[in-house]
Amino acid sequence: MKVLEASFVQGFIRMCDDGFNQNWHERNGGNLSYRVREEEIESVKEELAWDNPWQPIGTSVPGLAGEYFLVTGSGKYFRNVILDPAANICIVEVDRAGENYRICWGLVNGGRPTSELPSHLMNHEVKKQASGGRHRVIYHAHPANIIALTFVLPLEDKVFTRELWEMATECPVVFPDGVGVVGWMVPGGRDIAAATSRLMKKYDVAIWAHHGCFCSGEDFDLTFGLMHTVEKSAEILVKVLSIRPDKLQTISPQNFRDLAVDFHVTLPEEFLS
Ligand code: 2HA
Ligand code: ZN
Repeated sequence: MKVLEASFVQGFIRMCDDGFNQNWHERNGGNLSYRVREEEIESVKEELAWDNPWQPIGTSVPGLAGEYFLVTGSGKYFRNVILDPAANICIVEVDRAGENYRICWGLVNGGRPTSELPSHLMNHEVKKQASGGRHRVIYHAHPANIIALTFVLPLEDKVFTRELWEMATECPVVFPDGVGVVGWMVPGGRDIAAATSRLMKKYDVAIWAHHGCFCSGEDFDLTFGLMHTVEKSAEILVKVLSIRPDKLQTISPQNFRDLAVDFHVTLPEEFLS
């Protein structure tokens, strides 16, 4: 099968376009990666090449040795992915040591995988282990309301988790573990990747102050839906804070406990006290 005919590639392209249409990907903002299943790689083998040079990842991900990833290209625009996927995305293979990658397909006009490859791969490594292999998608976007909140809320996991949960009843069901927050850091390197992947051991959502958000999930629907839910909640909070600085009423800790029972989720008490 051709790479572009494969359903995992079509799902990836659709998600890039959906994200652009949400206004989360100005210029070359944001990046997406998918840990490809063995049988999916097998199905597109006719179009893969294994003669490109190995390049350093910039960090070490031994837990991903030999895995293949479909990723957006560095400097490429999400809005162009649907028009010319082969020029804007690529499939990379990770070597046996988890230290290097090589491009096996795509970026036909040249280029490299996303500048946030260290963060994507370190998050994949953590989530692969934490989810027993179920999580396959890591998504980074620049949603305006989430970013706006990082200027006015304390950069604490508990504050962001409670505020976002309170803005929509379904939020604690969609992200029951809460959200983590990383203070401002230089993007693209190993340090921000390490800080983010530490949070990803505990959460499926990591917010980068004054920058954007990372989400992890099992498939494209769940991961896009997670980003969408968090950003919608942030939008409601921005509206609430804009109307008046204090809430007249909200969802109480006991309301959350009652919800957790009926919806069969566990909400950590550390966020309810
Ligand atoms: O430009 O979003 O964080 C891609 C990015 C870097
Ligand atoms: Zn970014």
